Amino acid sequence: MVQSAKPVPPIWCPGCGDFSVLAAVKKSAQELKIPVHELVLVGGIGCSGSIHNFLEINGIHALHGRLLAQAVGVKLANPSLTVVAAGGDGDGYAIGMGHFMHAFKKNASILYIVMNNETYGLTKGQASPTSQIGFEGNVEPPFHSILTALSIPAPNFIARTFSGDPKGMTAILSEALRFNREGRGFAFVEDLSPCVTYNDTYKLWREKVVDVAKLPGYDPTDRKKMFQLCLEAVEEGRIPIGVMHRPKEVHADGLELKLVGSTLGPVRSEIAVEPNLAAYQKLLAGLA
Ligand SMILES: Cc1ncc(C[n+]2csc(CCOP(=O)(O)OP(=O)(O)O)c2C)c(N)n1
Ligand code: SF4
Ligand SMILES: [Mg+2]
Repeated sequence: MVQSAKPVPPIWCPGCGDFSVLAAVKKSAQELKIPVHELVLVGGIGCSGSIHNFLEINGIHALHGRLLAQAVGVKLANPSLTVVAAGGDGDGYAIGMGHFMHAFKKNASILYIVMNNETYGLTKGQASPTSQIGFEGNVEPPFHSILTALSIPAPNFIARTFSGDPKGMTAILSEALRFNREGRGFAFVEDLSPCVTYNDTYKLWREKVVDVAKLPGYDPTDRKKMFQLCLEAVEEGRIPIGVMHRPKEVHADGLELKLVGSTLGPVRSEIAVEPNLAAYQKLLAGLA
């Protein structure tokens, strides 16, 4: 039997929104019958990123803001794995912003969950890129990941969930994982995950969230329409949740299929001494 790491009890504050993500990831993996040894979770640095310690799963605690590079690397090394990257808004939208933008364009079939609490929870509640004006002296308007994601014309799955609606989150995570497992590319899901200790937004967000599927003209295959609907909602002070982009065409063209194709990937390749020895000796001779 293949072993996976044994989980430890969560160290999060009671009521933290990240508990809903933990439960939804477990449920979605069970629903899709993903064997634990085939599921890998790469966690970012922050309260959110410690999620992999609380799952019976194989995982990596990545460098701050570098979890996507490591998750894409895992997928390319062994494309048969289901790979989830999970971290916070500080991790993904501040130090990790460059990797965030490129992940849509690269389009590897991995799921990226950002637990957005509009603060740096682990380091005790400083302002993050998604913080509102006035929070901890912040004077900058908040960054909107969904609008940015929708502005990149790549065939990704894009959605937002709310920790106050764990059932809705499980349905969306299951769809995202199915999308990945069909080799269709990158899935991005931002979860609104309140930090009850430094920025308790549960009540406010319950009032402000709006299900995009209920807005007139909702069509997640129409990127322009969805950008307009989400921008209008933001301008009205609402927070859109739901599936924002689901490509119309069903194409299995994830990065791993383009680069590794139908081979097993480097991790599962047979490594024999011959003929690699001759190639290695030739390489060494070239350096002399
Ligand atoms: C290179 C580097 N810079 C800064 C830090 C300090 N640091 C640890 S977690 C964190 C931000 C956490 O915020 P977020 O990603 O939103 O996660 P949360 O704790 O809110 O879930 C920072 C700045 C670090 N660990 N490494
Ligand atoms: S500090 Fe905030 S984000 Fe971190 S565990 Fe506590 S409630 Fe959750
Ligand atoms: Mg955060």
